[in-house]
Amino acid sequence: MRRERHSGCRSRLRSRSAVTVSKGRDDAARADAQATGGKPDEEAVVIESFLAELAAFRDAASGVLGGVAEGSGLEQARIEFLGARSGRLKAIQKLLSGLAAGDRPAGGRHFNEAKAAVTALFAAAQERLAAGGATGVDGAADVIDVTLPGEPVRLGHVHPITQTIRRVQEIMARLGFESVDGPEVEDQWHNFEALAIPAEHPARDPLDNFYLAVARGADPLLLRSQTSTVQIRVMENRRPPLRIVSLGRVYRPDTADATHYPMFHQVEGLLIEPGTTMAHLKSVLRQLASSFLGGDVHVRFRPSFFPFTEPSVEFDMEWGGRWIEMGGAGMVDPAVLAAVGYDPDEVSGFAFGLGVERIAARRYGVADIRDFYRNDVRFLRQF
Ligand code: FA5
Repeated sequence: MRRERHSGCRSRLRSRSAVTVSKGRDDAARADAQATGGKPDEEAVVIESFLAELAAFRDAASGVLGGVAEGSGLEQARIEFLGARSGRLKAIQKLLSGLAAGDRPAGGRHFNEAKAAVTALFAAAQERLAAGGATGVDGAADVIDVTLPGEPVRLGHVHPITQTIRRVQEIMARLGFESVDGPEVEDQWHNFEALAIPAEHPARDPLDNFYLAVARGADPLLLRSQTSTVQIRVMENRRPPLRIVSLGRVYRPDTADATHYPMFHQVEGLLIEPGTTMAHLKSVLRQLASSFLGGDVHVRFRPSFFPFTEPSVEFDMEWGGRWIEMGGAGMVDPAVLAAVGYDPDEVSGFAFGLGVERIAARRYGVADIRDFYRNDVRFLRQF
């Protein structure tokens, strides 16, 4: 706009060719300045040169003040740009009086704007250094932008197998069963003999168990292959009545597939009370299944065999039109009661052992129990 307004002025047209010169050396411009009221001893300045000078001043100040990283640099910049005696702003101010009288009000306004802008840049740099931050070209990485959204904190959660264990413990507690633990490294007595599994039984085969290289005296030790060991340990130390439940890891050299894993969990239940029958066992297992899986779950009991229960059953649940074996159960065999020092004529009871991974898979609709142990957080996050 300004350029257009003055485009008819001959002297300015001539001066425009020297726009980078801050003081016009153009006689015509000087004459113009004198004619319009400038001091005769001062050199005439054309408005375009003046504005270009201001713009260069602002650019240079912004570059330096934006990148200044320490107090001494800031002071140097202050002297260079805003210094009262020989700063660049002061020099530009002196040019003001060389402008044609008609250009002076506009020149003054632009001067004041530039001064305010550079003073603000200086104050910002001062504040930044006082806060201990570096910024600009070199220090950008150190700057904390408090307006940015925070990094979300990833929260872990309880593994679905642990959730299942806790839920089963809760349900069984409501039925009066106390949770107990037993060791994972076992001896022959607790894992086999007290459970009426004799030395020649195939369940003791080294190929079916994880025997340890160490032994306790002559007694080979193994990673327990079932939680029924805990029945024995509890009965050895307590007198009836008993209602206990034990959930923990067991180990078998089974090939991993959709329903098997070499390390898995079992939930063992044991009830020893006068007058206990199979009806009590079935009722407890039904209640556990419907509390854990919902009232509409279908279960069935099939005759089976375990050395330590008589009679014995397999406990299955219906899933997707098929029956899946969840565990074994039965009335505690009199031989087992005798092995722990109980009188089989006085006490009776039932026991059961279910696969935790299988009931968890049934509950969560997981088709392959290996997924529980792949440690893929995208899978685990769903539960
Ligand atoms: C037993 O282990 C008996 N101790 C159960 C028992 C306890 C019977 C008390 C009577 C009285 P079984 O070997 O069938 O039984 O295993 C029980 C359950 O563990 C199986 O039904 C299955 O659900 C689960 N299971 C067995 N092997 C595996 C495996 N490799 N991976 C995952 N789950 C398994």
